[in-house]
Amino acid sequence: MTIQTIVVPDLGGAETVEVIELGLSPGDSIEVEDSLLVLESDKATMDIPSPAAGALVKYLVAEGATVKVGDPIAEIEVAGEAAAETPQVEDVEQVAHEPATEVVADAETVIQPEASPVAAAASSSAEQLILVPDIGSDDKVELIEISIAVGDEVAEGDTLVVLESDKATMDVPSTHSGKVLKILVAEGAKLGTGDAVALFEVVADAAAPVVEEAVIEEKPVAKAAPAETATVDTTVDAIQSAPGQPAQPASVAAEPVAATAGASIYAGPAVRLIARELGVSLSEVSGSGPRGRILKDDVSNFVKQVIKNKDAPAAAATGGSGIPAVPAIDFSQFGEIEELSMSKIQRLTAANMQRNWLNVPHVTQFDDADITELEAFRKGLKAEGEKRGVRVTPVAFLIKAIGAALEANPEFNRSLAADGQSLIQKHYCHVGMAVDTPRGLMVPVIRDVNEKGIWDISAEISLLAGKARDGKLKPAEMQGGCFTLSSLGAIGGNGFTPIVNAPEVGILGVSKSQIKPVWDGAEFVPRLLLPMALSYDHRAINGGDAGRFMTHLVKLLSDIRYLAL
Ligand code: CAO
Repeated sequence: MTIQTIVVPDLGGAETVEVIELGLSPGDSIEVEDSLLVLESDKATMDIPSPAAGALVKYLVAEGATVKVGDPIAEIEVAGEAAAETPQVEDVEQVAHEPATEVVADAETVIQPEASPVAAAASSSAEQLILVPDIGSDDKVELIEISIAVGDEVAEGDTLVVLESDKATMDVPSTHSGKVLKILVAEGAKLGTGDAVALFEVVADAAAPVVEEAVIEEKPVAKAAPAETATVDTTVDAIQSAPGQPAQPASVAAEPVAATAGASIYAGPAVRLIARELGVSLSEVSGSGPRGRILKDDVSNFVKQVIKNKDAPAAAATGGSGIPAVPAIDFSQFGEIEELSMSKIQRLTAANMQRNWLNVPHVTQFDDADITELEAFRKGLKAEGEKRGVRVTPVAFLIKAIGAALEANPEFNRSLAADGQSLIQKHYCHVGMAVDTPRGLMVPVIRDVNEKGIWDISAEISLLAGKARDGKLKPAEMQGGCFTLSSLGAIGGNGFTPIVNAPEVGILGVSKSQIKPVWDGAEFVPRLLLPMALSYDHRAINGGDAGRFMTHLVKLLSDIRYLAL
């Protein structure tokens, strides 16, 4: 075992760079070319690859540190005999993240291929120049990413480089399978149709200029321009296999993609590679790194969320794809802005809300409960509550009443089966309670509410709401809910339409109680009314069920003696 110190390689022009991502922990094993850390200059982001397989001993810098060429940045324990050399600039993949005319010192210069034999078909292996296909324009476009390295075995169709015009980024696929002998371009270079990209060693037969089908993938890119949705339509007519040889017609048509203004994708090459391998469009991934940079974790969290959504029973029952995307807008064109990253809870809530909103056919029914007597009784409990150390709010009565209403109206204590063909009747009664926390919305669950009295339920409300606000809820404390209560009573408002927390089929939204005049048959009398909104999944519940549930709930809250029956 050898300890090798990794230093900042030649940065191709930049004098100092910032350390923006330390992705590994001491002891993590690494393979050759795995990204050790990410550096960023004002023009480019660079993954620093490991020169050898082994394990990270430690980083010698902290995130946010400024380093220059030759500065030690990490120590690795190299497996095997020889420690490989420190990576040089050509080993460092860079991606420009701002429009730049120069990316590295010699970025404008396309390195021309040496006079090398092209497609020497007679030998068992031959050298083959790989060229940029017809990109549908005479203009040169910027090379923003090199996706291959010398020595790589590349299959036909694998991405070689990524080009970026002012309208789209294009993955340029390899027209041949083979081993990369030489890369003939540098990131930041301007390339046009027919320019050489790389020199491959191919098996002799494969050296023939055969291009059957290739796909150029287009992605929306930043464009400081009108906040409108435009359509990118770049058609690649042909891919040439070598200079001077006839172009082979190829059915290469870029899928028209909505290009949205201002949607710059800020991610390093390693992340882009993972995204491509997983089929993830980075435009859909929110970056949690510095300045919104997309990290590997963001891509894997995105994939996990997609899988989770796909597996969710309600989603499986109905689908919900094909929804047109909301256009991304460059708001900075209208005034000063700031990008705030969302917490994990906020992101999960957003995904769940969207899933539930799209999958569940919602109906919301409204009613007021007269809680004049309930409130008088509750206030009378204050002294005893202080002795017991328990604060009783209307929410405890609501949860107790929901439990009784669920028992009397079992349709609300069901879930649709995953295949949407049957209903699961629950014989337990656990009620979720939405809690507003600084990190986002959390829904702890109070179990077996029908077996608990107001004191116990009140104590649990305080305990679980406190844990939610302190970020101490355990996953099990948020699972198993049959129905959810969302109370904005302490905040205000006179009504809202809550979103069903699928696969539950009902949710009660409660607003602030107010004294209002109520006609008692002879005169108007002041009564304390609690506005309630019951949203339900119309696949599992019909209007009659909902009317009976709501009426029952109103009766229980208006005369809590019924709760004792
Ligand atoms: N009308 C009038 N006053 C009400 C009320 C209502 N419907 N509900 C509660 N109150 C009063 C309480 O009685 C208490 O006052 P007193 O101390 O004088 O009795 C006061 O409001 C504060 O209540 P609280 O918020 O501390 O406690 P709670 O039991 O009412 O609510 C909880 C607990 C966790 C539900 C609440 O704190 C909360 O987080 N609500 C937000 C839920 C939410 O965000 N829903 C939206 C989800 S979708 O985005």
